[in-house]
Amino acid sequence: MFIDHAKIYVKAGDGGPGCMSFHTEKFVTNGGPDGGDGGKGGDVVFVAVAKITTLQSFRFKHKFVAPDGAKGMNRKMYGRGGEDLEIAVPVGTVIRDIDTDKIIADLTEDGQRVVIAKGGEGGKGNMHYANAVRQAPRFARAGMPGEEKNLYIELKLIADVGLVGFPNAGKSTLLSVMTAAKPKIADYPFTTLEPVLGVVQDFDTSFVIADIPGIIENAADGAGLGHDFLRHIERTRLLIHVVDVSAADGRDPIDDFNAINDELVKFNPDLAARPQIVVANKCDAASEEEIEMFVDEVKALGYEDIFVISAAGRIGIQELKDKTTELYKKLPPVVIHDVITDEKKVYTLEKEDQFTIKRDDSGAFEITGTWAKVTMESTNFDDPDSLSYFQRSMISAGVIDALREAGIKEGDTVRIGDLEFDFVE
Ligand SMILES: Nc1nc2c(ncn2[C@@H]2O[C@H](COP(=O)(O)OP(=O)(O)OP(=O)(O)O)[C@@H](O)[C@H]2O)c(=O)[nH]1
Ligand SMILES: [Mg+2]
Repeated sequence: MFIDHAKIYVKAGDGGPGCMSFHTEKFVTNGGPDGGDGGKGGDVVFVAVAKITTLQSFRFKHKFVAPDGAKGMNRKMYGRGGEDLEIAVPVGTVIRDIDTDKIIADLTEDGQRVVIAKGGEGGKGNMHYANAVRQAPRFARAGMPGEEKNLYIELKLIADVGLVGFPNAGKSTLLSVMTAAKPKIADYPFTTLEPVLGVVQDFDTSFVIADIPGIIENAADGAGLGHDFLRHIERTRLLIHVVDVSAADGRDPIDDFNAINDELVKFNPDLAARPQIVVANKCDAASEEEIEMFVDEVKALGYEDIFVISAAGRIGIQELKDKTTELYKKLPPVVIHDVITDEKKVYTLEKEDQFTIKRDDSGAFEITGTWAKVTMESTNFDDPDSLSYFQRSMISAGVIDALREAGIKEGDTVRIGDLEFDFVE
């Protein structure tokens, strides 16, 4: 199958909570706050590894969770950070966020690493919250949650050689005689509806040929089927341009040849500049003069590698195969950068002040989300300082404004986790 894919869930580690503690030592009374920070949660990192060729390893394992950061400790000691979780995938893996439907990474090179989910920052220990007025802060901050994502990962086999040409030129027939692939072949245009790959094995060398649907005039602007599929051959090292020299439907082979090249330029000039082997196919159905004229004209255009073949009659196939292998071995792989549609490779941490307000059946306003979780875990409700921090955070995070917008009135109930209180203007 052309595409290998899997759906997985990844979660980065949560940040460890900050520590609330006071310095203790013999003969020292009322030591200052010395609670250290929590460690950062581990990131989820994807790494492209050339040795791996399939997404097989994701068949049974769908959940990947990086370790959390450890909690901060007394004596100003930081919690240990969670280790990053590395997930190895083949080169050619494209990662899409299912919830936003955006491609977030396209791994094209061996060793390429992309952070897909960021670990949460550790919470601050109480040593940070001492000031002239508040000498004994009895609270510390909770760690931030790690990012979590539902991903669709897909392996796009990277074809080394692309077959291009008009519909019905004989591309699929050629693929079927150069490789073990069995594409559909028929005497009408647009037989091939989606790309078919075949592997050429020529002694010690093997490479992948992609047969794509036929291209027609204005394909680069969306005519026919070919346009969508030109993308699949963007990374090929060379193209085999198949032309029907028999001019069966009253067409001129050289016009066909030029028309396809024009479409390639329009689609992507880089692709048009790729080395081309020109194949004059269906020589069994063409006259000597027709063939000679075509070959001469193509030569005059500056092309050197021209093969007169009959794909269906298996004439001239081995020579074509040898030339393709020779060129393939000589040409460097094509690397495409900048295919990531999202602005950034790495998602930034979700805002600490994210929350949702919902009104339940009893009329109470319920607040959920990251803000609610982190704030609840960070607040010591027995401590006046911590409580006033909580109140300030309600204002600075925009919770109070949002409640007013949601229509809250004096005396209405507000619920955050286990906490319930009446709203006072
Ligand atoms: N006479 C003759 N017919 C051929 C030759 N090669 C292919 N054909 C015929 O040409 C027709 C089209 O062949 P395909 O291989 O399906 O052509 P294609 O380029 O893949 O066409 P699309 O998939 O529609 O773009 C079929 O009927 C083939 O049998 C050849 O060398 N000689
Ligand atoms: Mg075909």
